[in-house]
Amino acid sequence: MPDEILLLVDGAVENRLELRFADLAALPAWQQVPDVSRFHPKRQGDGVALEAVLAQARPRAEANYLTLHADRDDFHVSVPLAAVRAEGIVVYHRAGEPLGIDQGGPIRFLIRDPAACHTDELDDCANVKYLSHIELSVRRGRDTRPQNEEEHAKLHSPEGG
Ligand SMILES: Nc1nc2c(c(=O)[nH]1)N[C@H]1C(S)=C(S)[C@@H](COP(=O)(O)O)O[C@H]1N2
Ligand SMILES: [Mo]
Repeated sequence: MPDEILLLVDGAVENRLELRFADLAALPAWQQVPDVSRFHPKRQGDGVALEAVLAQARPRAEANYLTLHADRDDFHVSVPLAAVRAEGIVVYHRAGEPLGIDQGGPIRFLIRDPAACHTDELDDCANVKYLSHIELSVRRGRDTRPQNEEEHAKLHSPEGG
């Protein structure tokens, strides 16, 4: 399904977006982020800066939080918009091919420089796989990140996180 909507951007925005592969690929070169293995040696793919997507959606002045939803496995992360906006990368292809599910695709979110799991708002757990929806809001949205080592271990085995 080449024309499938991959990413919905809504909530406290002036311009609700329904993004397809071609919309992301059409963003100019300076907003593309090639080869994320430069920041994350174990992760692969190419993306666009979150800021490029936000520039099209235009968050309203009252938007304080950005929530990343993965409908596929019901995983959600909500972080302060001011903290995430310059740090986020929306990974959507690898050498021109859509990102596979095994790589967290079709869209994977990455923080450029994440903190260790559950040590900060922008932690490794916020690197949401199967990202399907970005929601802007005044207050913090849904966040299902593991809160401690025990929850974390549970999520990562046998086939989680
Ligand atoms: N959709 C989704 N994204 C997710 C998770 C998850 O369970 N579901 N786990 C998170 C957690 S807790 C971590 S630490 C990282 C792990 O990413 P990695 O498998 O690339 O190392 O993915 C994050 N993204
Ligand atoms: Mo994590």
